[in-house]
Amino acid sequence: MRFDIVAAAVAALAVAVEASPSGTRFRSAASSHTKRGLSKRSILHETRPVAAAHTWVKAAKLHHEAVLPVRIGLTQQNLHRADEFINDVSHPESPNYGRHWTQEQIADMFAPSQEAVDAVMQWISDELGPKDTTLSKGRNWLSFNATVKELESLLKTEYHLYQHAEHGAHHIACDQYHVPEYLKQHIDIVTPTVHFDGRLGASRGATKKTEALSEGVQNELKKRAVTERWKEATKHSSRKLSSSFSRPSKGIVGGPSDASLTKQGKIIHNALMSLDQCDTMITPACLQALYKTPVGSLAATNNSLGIVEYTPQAILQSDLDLYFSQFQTKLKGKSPVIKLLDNAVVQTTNQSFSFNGESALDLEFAMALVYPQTATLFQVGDLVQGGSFNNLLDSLDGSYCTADGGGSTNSAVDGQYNSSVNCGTASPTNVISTSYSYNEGDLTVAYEQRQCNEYMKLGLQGVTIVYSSGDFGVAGNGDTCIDAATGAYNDGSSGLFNPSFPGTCPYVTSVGATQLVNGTSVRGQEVACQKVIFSGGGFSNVFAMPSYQQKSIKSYFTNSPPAYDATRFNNSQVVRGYPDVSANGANYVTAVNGNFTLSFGTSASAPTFASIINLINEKRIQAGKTPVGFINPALYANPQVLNDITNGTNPGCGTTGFEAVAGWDPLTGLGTPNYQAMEKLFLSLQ
Ligand SMILES: *[C@@H]1O[C@H](CO)[C@@H](O)[C@H](O)[C@H]1NC(C)=O
Ligand SMILES: *[C@@H]1O[C@H](CO)[C@@H](O)[C@H](O)[C@H]1NC(C)=O
Ligand SMILES: *[C@@H]1O[C@H](CO)[C@@H](O)[C@H](O)[C@H]1NC(C)=O
Ligand SMILES: *[C@@H]1O[C@H](CO)[C@@H](O)[C@H](O)[C@H]1NC(C)=O
Ligand SMILES: *[C@@H]1O[C@H](CO)[C@@H](O)[C@H](O)[C@H]1NC(C)=O
Ligand SMILES: *[C@@H]1O[C@H](CO)[C@@H](O)[C@H](O)[C@H]1NC(C)=O
Ligand SMILES: *[C@@H]1O[C@H](CO)[C@@H](O)[C@H](O)[C@H]1NC(C)=O
Ligand SMILES: CC(=O)N[C@H]1CO[C@H](CO)[C@@H](O)[C@@H]1O
Repeated sequence: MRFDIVAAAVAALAVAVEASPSGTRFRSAASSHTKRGLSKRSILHETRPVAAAHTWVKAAKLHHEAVLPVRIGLTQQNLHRADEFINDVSHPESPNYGRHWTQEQIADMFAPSQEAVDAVMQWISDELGPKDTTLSKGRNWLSFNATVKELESLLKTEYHLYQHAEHGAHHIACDQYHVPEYLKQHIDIVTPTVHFDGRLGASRGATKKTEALSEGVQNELKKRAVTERWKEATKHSSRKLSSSFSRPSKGIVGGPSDASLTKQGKIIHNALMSLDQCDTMITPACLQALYKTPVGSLAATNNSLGIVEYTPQAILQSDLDLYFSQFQTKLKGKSPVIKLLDNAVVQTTNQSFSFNGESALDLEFAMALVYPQTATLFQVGDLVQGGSFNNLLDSLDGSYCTADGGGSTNSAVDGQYNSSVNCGTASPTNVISTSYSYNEGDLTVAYEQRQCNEYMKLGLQGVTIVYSSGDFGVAGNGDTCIDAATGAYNDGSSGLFNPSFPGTCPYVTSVGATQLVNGTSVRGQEVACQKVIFSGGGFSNVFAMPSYQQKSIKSYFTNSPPAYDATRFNNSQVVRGYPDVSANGANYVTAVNGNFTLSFGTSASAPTFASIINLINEKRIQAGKTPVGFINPALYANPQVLNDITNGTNPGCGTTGFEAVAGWDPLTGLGTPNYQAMEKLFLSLQ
């Protein structure tokens, strides 16, 4: 029955199709699929993730003449060799350590096969007639415009306008879609379909918790100020994903009613030059002392530190100036190098902690820590649509995006599709730090694997990708866990642990958070962060354990078996554990909206860790070596270059979470940086 009329039909329809202005021409290849007995029958390809299903509800059926910008992500070749390739340039014992690939080498190695390109183009022309189709430079994205009616028939689905249950934003999507059985092997994903991704930028600012700090203000007043900030943060949640919904943690140390607020206001100015207050106020000097980091002295050309922010999150120059007047006077008046991606703006219209807090925290510390080196701000996304990780990846990697730019899937709603989005126009910096994240459950497996492979490609090019591991312990953004029975997110009081993405992608370096024990000096012991936030960590439901983690995870389960079974997390010992490393994430003194406030979270620890890798790259470049690129294999093979954190937990989902133990653990990873040891290691490598 599977050998129906396919062979005859396909042979008869072998027509030539004119492709994009980029000159790609397509001529039908032999219908090899028919030889494998795969039918033209449509089979289910992707379904909307159950976890996110309650977040967006159907608002209206889309008009059948509405035009959608369609992108088909073609399956790439040689991805099964990704580990081998990345180890070749990143494993400390590899003779090719540091010999990174060019973009061309990467595009050549992973480009989809001609068979895949031909078969998918043939399908489109068979089903829809002649279409202007654009193939990206790396051949991995096929783009065309289609009406809703055409797409519904092609993908055997129904399109709707969905509305966010909480904040009312719109998104074009479907519940599931189909592709012919014989094409399944050639197609990763089709957009827009089941991926509710955009508007990332609007989703943040509130995932990092804050408390206000203002000198000379009465305790009560301070409490009120904090409460106001929280009201404001949640009021502005009207444009954020509910999965990122955040609120002051209930009764947790560092929350609005935390007694530690009482004395901070009084000492902030005196504390600036003192390392005695690092347990309550973290400054760049505290971090330099904690991690034995030298004061920066080098500034190699082309070694600016990349920091990613998603619009409308924005830095204010006045905050940078305020901060630098206290912490690095040589930087007063200075700005980061600014790269605007996808019509981004560094907006100043809306000013409050929920718009400026994240950027202030990331850039103030990063710029101070790497000075005289600069930081480069990759500001992603416009004011209307915001941006998603795809916008960043499109801009950084020409081989990733469509020749006409990977337009947002929301563009048709807003009626302003802008094809001049960036496409391979921004050079990646050697280190790129991002303090924004999704839950794995927000997106589909194929979508996450595809993005993760892009991080692998950046690693092959010598770029270190750093992500925050999340601020909710074993729970997901907004303190949500997964109901075992339904698969949906719950209120975080029970259920399955909820891992963070892209932290679980094995090709990024995921950074958890620590804190100094209350009452100890900067030379004191660090523990897993339990002030205001809990370090995100656990085990992936999507990604397999990378080879570099095998030893660490085995010894973790052998020597310190966690107290939970498979009803809480995937304890098979064959999946990726995160985070990889950690750094201090508590009490960062940050200038925001004209005041100093304290900021908490892996949002803080990620740029701090990235700054240290940037400083190490300075030394390698000075020694005539390449940047470190993907660092995980070298770190896991040399855990002694990190300070092992052995105290603390990361509660969530009604549990106390995992415990920090000797060796790697799923809340502080291998530990916090010991700069001197790390520098020595990386300078010893080729
Ligand atoms: C889709 O339509 C837009 C707007 O007319 C156009 O700019 C773009 O090039 C088209 N895309 C493709 C792949 O033809
Ligand atoms: C700068 O670094 C990037 C990323 O490593 C690299 O692609 C680019 O070629 C470098 N540019 C120069 C001028 O060295
Ligand atoms: C589209 O993007 C380009 C490049 O950023 C910009 O100059 C242009 O004004 C944008 N057009 C619209 C209609 O937004
Ligand atoms: C941002 O500012 C604009 C212009 O003043 C205003 O219309 C909008 O409501 C503000 N957004 C938020 C979330 O405050
Ligand atoms: C931290 O220690 C100080 C004294 O050093 C104390 O006053 C404060 O209450 C402590 N805070 C917490 C949260 O334990
Ligand atoms: C854990 O992950 C492995 C590997 O992906 C998978 O085979 C197994 O079914 C998962 N176990 C659970 C309980 O989800
Ligand atoms: C860390 O744990 C060890 C062993 O349980 C304990 O002796 C030590 O006091 C703890 N340190 C801190 C700072 O809690
Ligand atoms: C709470 C607090 O101290 N707010 C101050 C923040 O800074 C502005 C000026 O930049 C002051 O007017 C506020 O009083």
